Parts: sequence; C-alpha cells; structure tokens
Amino acid sequence: MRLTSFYRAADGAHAVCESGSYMVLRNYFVCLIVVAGLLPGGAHAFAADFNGDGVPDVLWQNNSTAEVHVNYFGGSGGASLIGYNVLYPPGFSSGWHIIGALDMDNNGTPDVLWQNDNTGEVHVNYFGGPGGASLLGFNVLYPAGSTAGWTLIN
Ligand SMILES: [Ca+2]
Ligand SMILES: [Ca+2]
Repeated sequence: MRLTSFYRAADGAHAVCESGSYMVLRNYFVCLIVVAGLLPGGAHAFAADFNGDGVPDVLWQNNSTAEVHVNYFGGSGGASLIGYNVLYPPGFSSGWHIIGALDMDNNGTPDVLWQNDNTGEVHVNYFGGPGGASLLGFNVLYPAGSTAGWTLIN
C-alpha cells in the first residue's frame, strides 16, 4: 500500500496526481490529493485503507489536542464519509506527529508512523481489529537523536 498525503489547496477543491495531472479522490494509489477547506489550520493527514474495503480512509490529528481520528470513505467515487473511529484520544500523542500510514507488519491493516517533535525518535504503532482501529502494539524504528540532521521524504 502506498502512502498518500493530503494537503489544503489555496485555490479550490481538487486533487493532484503524482504525475501532475488532476485526478479524483478514488484513485489514491497514484494521487496526491489537495482539497481546499478540508484541512483547516494547515494540518495534514494521511490516507490508507484501515477497514479493508478497498477505499482509502483519512487520518486526522487535531492541531490542539493531538487526538487522532480515522475517517472511513465509501460510496460513489469513494467520496462519501461513512463513519469514523478514534485511534488516539486527546493528549495521547502530544509531542508527536504522524509521518506515515503503512502496513509495516503486513497484516493487511495500515500502521501509523510517529516522530517525536523534540527527539526525532520514530515509532510504528500496529493496528488491527474492526475498522483497523485497535492499537495492537508498537516498535521503535529510530531511537531518540538518530534522525538528527535528516528530513523525512514522503
Ligand atoms: Ca477503507
Ligand atoms: Ca499492519
């Protein structure tokens, strides 16, 4: 599964493929999505199929509380919001930011990559269960300080 990043555009709701052509939300394997007004405050989110229905779902982290939700999409063009789950309650992930959503342990459910804002430490949190919303465990990918001087490309 590929990582797709979502960003807010300044000039209207649209999606941009990695190839540079405009595309619809549904084709998440090849598209970088830009949706005006969907991501307030410059927050950004990641898309991956958490509930395994073949339609990408969107992760959100609240700018103030660090609460993280997964929003499930479906329907025509994968453009209907059909539900959500709370992956992390308010405050749980304070001081960390999401850098990816990929199936690291190959169990069919995307896992969440986190980087510490101060130390640069990187963890993977494994998910599973109904809707892919149950935190199963974690591992350390990079210990504190080991990513100093480097910028993640995603
Ligand atoms: Ca889905
Ligand atoms: Ca997984």
